[in-house]
Amino acid sequence: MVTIAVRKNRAGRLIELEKEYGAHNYHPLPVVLERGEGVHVWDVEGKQYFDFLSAYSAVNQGHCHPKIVGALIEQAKKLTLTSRAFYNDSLGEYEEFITSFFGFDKVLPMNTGAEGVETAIKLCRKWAYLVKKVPENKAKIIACEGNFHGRTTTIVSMSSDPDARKDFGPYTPGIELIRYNNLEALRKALEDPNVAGFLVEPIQGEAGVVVPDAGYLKAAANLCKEKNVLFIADEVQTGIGRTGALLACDHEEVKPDILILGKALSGGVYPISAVLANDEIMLCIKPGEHGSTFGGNPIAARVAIAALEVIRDEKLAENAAELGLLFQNELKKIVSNRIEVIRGKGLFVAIVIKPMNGITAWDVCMHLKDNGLLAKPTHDHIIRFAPPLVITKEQVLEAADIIKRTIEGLG
Ligand code: IF1
Repeated sequence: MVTIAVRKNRAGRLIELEKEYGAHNYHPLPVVLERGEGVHVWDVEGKQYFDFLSAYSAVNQGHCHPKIVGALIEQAKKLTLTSRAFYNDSLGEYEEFITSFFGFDKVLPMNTGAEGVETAIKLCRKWAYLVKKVPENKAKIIACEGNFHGRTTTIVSMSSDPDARKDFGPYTPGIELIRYNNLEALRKALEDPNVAGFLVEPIQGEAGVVVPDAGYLKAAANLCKEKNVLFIADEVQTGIGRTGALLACDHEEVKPDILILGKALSGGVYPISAVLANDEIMLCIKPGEHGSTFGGNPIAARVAIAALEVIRDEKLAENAAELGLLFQNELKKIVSNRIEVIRGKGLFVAIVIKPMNGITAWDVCMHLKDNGLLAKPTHDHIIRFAPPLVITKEQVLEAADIIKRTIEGLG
């Protein structure tokens, strides 16, 4: 008993430390994790949970995947960082590997998702001036309402979410927002000859796993092609197996002109992002015009190769497709008038909760936590479920049962 009390105190103390010394830019669920393996994480009291957030789909390969962690450790013992002032013996091999993996001529390596998006925007603008011949400083990027592309000043300039945007101005010009999943709006926006690119999430994550109509991405990509506008896919969250295909764009056989990847590109062990494009676009950026101290470092190169090999060798996209169907079917068996809709693709799923008797998605997540499953609400009424893709059929059934018991138990 005494040990348990001491451990409980430890969780409380650790939460207090963050509150006292860390900026208050997050409001985490009150659980303090200290270990992870596969689909599970354990808190400092030793309690086991299913992780149904996967660090916002960064941990698609499962926590602490031995092959990926092994690659990290091996490389860390040899050479960690050279900067791009010199060559290193890992980057070229990684660049060859990832470009053939995704079918592009070139890759530009960065670290975080937001940097990947920034890189794509810069690349798109450069291409607009050098190739499309848009008049100086007139290039325009179209983005969608409800988007989430990161936290930089330019990216929050694109946001329609007041939390992300308000009081962070003045905002970057050259951006136009249109309705998501609306081809007419895109057609209209593309009438402006200065439009350089259309930046889109194939499924909107933060908006609550909003899946567009079948055919939307394909038609949008075609409209862009007709108008000589770059179709830029932000697959930072949807990419790398999550939706039941390697890329969410693959479901409609869409090949983006610029592809942005992040998160699961490292399996969650290291910040790694990448921008992929063919030569006509990528070679618009010349030496000295863009870069990063850490982008393309040897650890990142080795980790990303290992992380992608795990996706391929363990057939994780296929597993996401198959078990995603099972998971959604199980969720649909929940008998509750609190559920408005269940939607998603592969293992990227959301439940929309009807706001009733003041019970919010946050409250539901607290109950889920008590019952051994971690998930995070988005907005007041949506819960996103995105387990590591290494999950098994038995684990899907067990987790769905926890969700069912929790929601039906709300009364
Ligand atoms: C946070 C959300 C998810 C992303 C897409 C780029 C980025 C993200 C499609 C930027 C990042 C994160 C960031 C994280 C929470 C999370 C999130 F709820 F905020 F919207 F996943 F849904 N494109 N998404 O989803 O990548 O720079 O963070 O590496 O707390 O901001 P990053």
